[in-house]
Amino acid sequence: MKEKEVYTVSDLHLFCRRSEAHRHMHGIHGAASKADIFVLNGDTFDFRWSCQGSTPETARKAIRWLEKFTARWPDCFFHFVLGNHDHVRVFIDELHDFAERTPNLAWHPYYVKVGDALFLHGDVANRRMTAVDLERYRETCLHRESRGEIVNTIYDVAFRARVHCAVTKFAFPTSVAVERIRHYLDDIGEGAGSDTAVVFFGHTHTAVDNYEFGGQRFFNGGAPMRGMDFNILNTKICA
Ligand SMILES: [Mn+2]
Repeated sequence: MKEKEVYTVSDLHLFCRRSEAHRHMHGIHGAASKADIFVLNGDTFDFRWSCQGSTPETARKAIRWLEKFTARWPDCFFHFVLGNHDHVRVFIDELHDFAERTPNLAWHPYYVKVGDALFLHGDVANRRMTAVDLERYRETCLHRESRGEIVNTIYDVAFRARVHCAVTKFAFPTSVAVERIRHYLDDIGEGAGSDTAVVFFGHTHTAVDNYEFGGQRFFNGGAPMRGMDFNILNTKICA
């Protein structure tokens, strides 16, 4: 068995103007250049807060971004895991077609397992959820239109005041997030007694480094936004 180099990022929130992902593109490409496998772990694109026009326009731009990214690194295999902000019908339809014609990309609505590592977006931490609960929750995201300019501007102001940081930390202490994720993992057979040793998640925008819970280790790279930590995470797997 050959050891494979795996890199992952979460919550780039591309097309949301509060995202600072552009500042990390050099590092992201650098990681992809070394990676055998690269996991985009949800909310890669932000349809809710898109500044790229309508939802179909944002979807087209997202596919174009993925096209360039995957074409630039043909020796790397990309896994695209959906998050709550990119679980949008028109995008999923285009993503499905794009994956069909792209040999080095696969997409996953909820999670992907690579060796003993499992990658999921982490919105199962909003409350205790089973697989069925997550499906139901994501259905509410499917036809969500992007927010208008006025709401976006109001949110920009709140964001500058760092309200988001307080809200994020209040809503998701790591112990609670991890316990809820584990509840979901148990439900899908990837928790207690499974061979999943390492779990990568995002969504909470809070960096988590090697938090041990019930025999599994949890990691979160954070998010590329002001006042938050952002890390490109790396693991090695035998596959
Ligand atoms: Mn999210």
